[in-house]
This record gives sequence, structure tokens and C-alpha cells, in this order.
Amino acid sequence: MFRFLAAALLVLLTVPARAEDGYDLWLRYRPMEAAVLAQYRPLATAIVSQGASPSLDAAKSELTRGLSGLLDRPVGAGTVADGAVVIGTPGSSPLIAGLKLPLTNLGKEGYLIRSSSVGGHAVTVIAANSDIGVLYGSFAFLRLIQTRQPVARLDIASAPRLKLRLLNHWDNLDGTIERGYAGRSIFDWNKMPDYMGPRYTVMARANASVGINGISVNNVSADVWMLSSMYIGKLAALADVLRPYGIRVYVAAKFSAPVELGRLKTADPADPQVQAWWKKEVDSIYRRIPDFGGFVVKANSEGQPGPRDYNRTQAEGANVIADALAPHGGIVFWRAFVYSEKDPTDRAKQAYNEFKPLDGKFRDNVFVQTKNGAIDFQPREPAHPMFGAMPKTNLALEVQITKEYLGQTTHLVYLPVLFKEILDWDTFAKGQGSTVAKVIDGSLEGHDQSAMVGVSNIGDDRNWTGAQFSQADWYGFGRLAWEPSLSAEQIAREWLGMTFTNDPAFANAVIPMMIKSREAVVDYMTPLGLHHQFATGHHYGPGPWVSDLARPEWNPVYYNHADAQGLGFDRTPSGSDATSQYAPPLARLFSGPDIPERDLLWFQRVAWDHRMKSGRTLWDELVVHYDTGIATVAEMEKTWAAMKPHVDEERWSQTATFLAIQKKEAQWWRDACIAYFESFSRMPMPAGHAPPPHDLAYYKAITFPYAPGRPDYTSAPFHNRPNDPME
Ligand code: GCW
Repeated sequence: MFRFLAAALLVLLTVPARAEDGYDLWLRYRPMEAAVLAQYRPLATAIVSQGASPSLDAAKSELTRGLSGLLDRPVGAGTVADGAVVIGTPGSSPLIAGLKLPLTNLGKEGYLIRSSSVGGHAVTVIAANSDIGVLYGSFAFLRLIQTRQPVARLDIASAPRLKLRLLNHWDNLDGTIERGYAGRSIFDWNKMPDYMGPRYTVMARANASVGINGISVNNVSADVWMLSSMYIGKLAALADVLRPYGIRVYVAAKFSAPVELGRLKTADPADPQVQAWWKKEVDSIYRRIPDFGGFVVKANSEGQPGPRDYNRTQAEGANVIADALAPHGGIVFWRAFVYSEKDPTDRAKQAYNEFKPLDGKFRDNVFVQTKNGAIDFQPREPAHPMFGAMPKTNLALEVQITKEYLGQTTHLVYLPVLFKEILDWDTFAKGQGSTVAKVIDGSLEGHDQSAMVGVSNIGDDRNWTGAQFSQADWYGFGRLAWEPSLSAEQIAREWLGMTFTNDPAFANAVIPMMIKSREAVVDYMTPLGLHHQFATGHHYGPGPWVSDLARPEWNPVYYNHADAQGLGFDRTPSGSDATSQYAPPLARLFSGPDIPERDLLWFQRVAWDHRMKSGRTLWDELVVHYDTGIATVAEMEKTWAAMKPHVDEERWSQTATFLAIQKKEAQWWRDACIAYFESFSRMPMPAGHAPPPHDLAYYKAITFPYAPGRPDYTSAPFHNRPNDPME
């Protein structure tokens, strides 16, 4: 009986305390396989740290949590002995100082991890110039163990290639999220500053583990309340929670704040009262948040106010805010996502036309924050022509981690492949090799500042991102912002190992599945350079026929130009001439016959019977791509089905079900688009490819009145607040 009870107890103790549901992200720290435990245990026996600070404490507690979990026995604070992990900076730790480590090139945030000897004991040293560097190094050390890398003879030095690595949350103050597909906002402003729930800290740990060092907390289509004294007070409490993890807070600022909040008659940046207002507002924020990061501003875009309302340039608008921030070291991220309903120019050209002449006119503490492509986070876009064309301006790359145009919650599309496509894109700005990565890391034009921004996919869903695999996009964004040269495969391997299992059979099957998911979505939604074929408002599902929206450039027909002759947007010199915004070698390529077919319909208008490289007509090729997309998703589904033995029930079955939804919706995309395009091409389906099962009217009639993430949030009027005394 006793033996039975003991055995039962043992079983209970070894079963994880809670089922896997994704809440722990890639920081699960589950016990390693028995076979390797014996190798690792002697290499991490205790944590030795001298000095104390909130960031060092965070590093210590992460190591304690991580090592104790992974090694399946308590690993706590100790003294130097064989296997100790010695952490710190030369400034606060005499032990580290005594080692005379080469830390100078690591900057403020870099770290060094080295197997070393202290007092005759074999130890691992995690050292940096700052406590936050120590925290980053601790996460990196844990990652090595989490991914079963050898840790006995380490000599690793790492420093971020980009200085600012930011998430932009598009969260509204009422808890909804524009383009959010993972529940409601994690920011519970109503209970702040008194109640600061545990998820802020978990989010901070996750961000720090991949090096994200700033977040802007509210929608860029901004609510002026965010700048009110009341909300800055709440933000200060959030900043206190995030600070130990090296994360600064930023705010999306509404350009009309001097009028709405400050009750001035104008927000004209040339007006001295407006300048004084921004200064007073900013000074007041810094009194409460001394390390406040700065502002993100969406101006004169999609109805947002901006300097153009006063006949001022984007630079004049950015600079008035930058001048207020400069004495405090704050930054303005001024978004380049502008297009105007009054401008008939090809939308793809408008941002470049507006910003290029302003190169050199922005203050040093301004970034022009530019989306990866010139339209809007499409499944595939050529890189934005502004990269490489603004040598005297700090350019930040903005990518979307939330999947507005990539199937939203349920489509598995591994975004680091897309991010890499852009980072590795050659702008030819200074000859071959002038990649976007070199533009944004400052090296191409010799800028000190550098930044990459991701539109967050985090919500209050239990698993944070709505789908298990969307966590990889958050993870991968951070890893690439730290080191853009990492490969999408390596990032997938790390993330899978930390999130699921390091079993090679699993990685060998799932990495290729993740990598090809990126092309799959392009194939079944917008192959061969098609873009913006999405249903109205929520962008969920296909709507290539939509032509009734107020502004031409909101309509999918504006982008596909389908008619009886052919398909595609002529952006060559005989059309909108957007190709001329690229460096000459690219301009020639994109307007000529050798254009890569993946970008064909983005830049050129092509007859339905045009011969493609495959020998097929455009029409046949289009159909083949749609069907290839579906076939790839079917393969992904099969791969995942075979992974059942490797994955816990909840995460496996959610992913399996989502893949089934993805397959169904890929088919829907294909059928709806083919039904529409066929009404122009009038060509037969190529042999072996079935026609859509329904007529076009059927697909047009499908509606989703309550699809999530729509941008129709309206902020509460500010005028019912009598006074907003700034501190
Ligand atoms: O991608 C588009 C979205 C809008 C968004 C806008 C932007 C916040 O459809 O919802 O608004 O871009 O980036 O400003």
C-alpha cells in the first residue's frame, strides 16, 4: 500500500502542475530529458551575483526560475564553486571586474557569456556593461540550455545591431485593439495605477528575452486622452513595472493635442504657443516618467490631424515635437504611412513623394517610421522605395506582427521569413549590397540611431497571441531586431525547441512547414504581385470585386485593374511610374521583361494570355499558384497531424484545428478570386484544376458584420473633462 501511494505521489509530482496552454510562451523551462540532465546539472549549480538593482534581481530570478525548472532541482543564490554562474558588471561586481573581460565593444546592452575559472573553480560568467546587458545575457544562457546547446566551453559576445527595438501596440483605451486578433488589450487602464496585474511582468520578461526595449502603448490613430495627466499617471505605473526589464514606454500622440487637450486655437507647429504647449506637456511627462521614450505620430493619414492641416510640412510637424523631447533624450517616430484622398497619384508613390524632398530636414531625434512596403502590410510587397532614398534621415522599419492581411488568428504564416525578405532586400542605393538591414542599422549612411518597430500581436488571450504559432512572430521579430542576419530557420529552430520540444524529428518536420507557410499565403491570397484584394473594413477574406468605397485607393479593383484585356497595376514609366522611385537597376528590372514574376502584377499590367516563364499563360499560372497555396496548406496539415506524439493535447489540437480552418479559407480565397477574374479572362480552367464550386454572386454575398480588429473605434470626447491640470 505504501509503495503504491509513493508511486502515485511520484507520478503526481512529475506531471506538470498545469496543462500546456501557451501561457508560458517560450519561457516554459520544463525539465530536460533525463538523458541530458546529468550533463547539464554540474554546469549550473548556483547563481553568484554581487550588487543589487531591479534589473539584476530580474536576471537572478529568471536564472533561478529557468535553471531550477530545466535542471529539475533548486538552483539558487550561492558562492563561487564549480558550476557557479557568475553574473554582473565590472561596476557592481568585484568578481567580474577582476576578470578584466573585453566588454568595451558590447555597448550598453550587449553581453558576454564565457566559461572561465574563478578561484580555481570552473564557472560560467555572464557579464555586461549594464545590468540590463546582464539580464539579456541571462536569457541567452537559458536559451542555450533550453535548446540543448553545449554550455561547457562558452565564449559568446553579442550586442544588438539596432538600438531601438520596439513594439507598437494598436490598443485603444477602451480595451479593443485595432487589427488585434488575440482578445482584448492587455492594458487594463481602468484599474491602473492601483492594480498592476501579473501579465505586465510576464510580457516584460518575454520582451526582454528577445531584446525588445520599448513599447508604445496605444493605437497610432491616437486618443488624446493618452496624453492627459490622468493617463500619464497610469503610464508611469506601467513604466515602473517594465523598467527593470529594460523596456521604455512610448505613447502615440495626436497632433491636435494642443487644441483638444490644451485648448489652444491651433496646433500649427509654427505657432509659439503650440511649441510652448508641447514643451510643457513633455516636461510634465518626464517629471513622472524620467526615462519616457517619446512619441509615435500618425499625422495626415486616414483622417488623423497633422501639419498639413496648417500648410506645414511633415518635417515641421515632427520637429516641433522633437524639440520638446530633445532636452530629455526623447525620440519621435514620425510615421510615413501617408496617402491622401485629395491626391490622385498612385497611392504607392505618395509617401515617397511627400518625404523624399524633406530628406535632411528632420531633427536628429526623429525617425521616419516606414512600413516595409509602400501600400500596407500586404502578403507580399516589394520593399518601400524610401529605403535607401533618404540618406540624411533616420529611417525606422515598421513591420506588422499582427496578421491583418495574413489570415488573422487562424492562418499559420511564419512571419520572420517575410521580415527577412525585407531586411535582405537590396536597395542598390549605394551599389550592390545596400540592403534594407544596412539602411536601418545606420551603417549604410553613417547614422548613430537605428530602429525597427513591430505592430504587436499581443492581447489578453491565455496564449497571448491568439494562436500558438503566432508567438513565433513576436519571438522572431525581437530576435531579428537584435540581429537582422539571423536566419528564419535558426529562429524557428530556437523557438520550436523552447516552445515545444528539441526532438530533431519534430524540428526537421516543422521548420520546413513554417518556412513554406510564408509562400503559401501569398499563393492562395495574392499571387504574382497582386495586392489589397481584401474584403472591406475588417480585411478578413477576399473581396477583389469591391469597387464602391469612397476613396479609389481603398478599393481592391484599384489594385488589380482586371478587365477583359488583362490584370495588374502598370507602375512602369508608361503607367504611374512608381518604378522610378527605386534605384536605377531596380527601376529597370521592375519595368522590363526580366521582372521577377513574384512582383509582376505589382508593377506591370499583363494580358491574360501573356506567356510566363513556365510556358503557361498568365491565367493558367494564376490558377496554378492559387492551387499550390492550397496544396501547401494541405501538406502543412499533414505534417502537423504526424506531430501529435510530440506535442501536448491542447496546443496540438488548437493548431490542428486552425490548420483545417486555414485550408478551408485558402480554398475560399482561391475560389472567390478565380470566380471574379474568370469573369474578365473568360478563359477555361487549366487541365486538372476544378472551377470554383459556386458562382461569383455567392462569394460576393459572404459578410462578417462583427469580424474583429476593425478600425471603427471612436474615442470619448475630451470636452466633457473640465480641466486637465498638467503637473
Ligand atoms: O494597416 C492599416 C490598417 C489601419 C491602421 C493603418 C496604419 C492604425 O488597416 O487599421 O491604422 O494601417 O498603419 O496607420
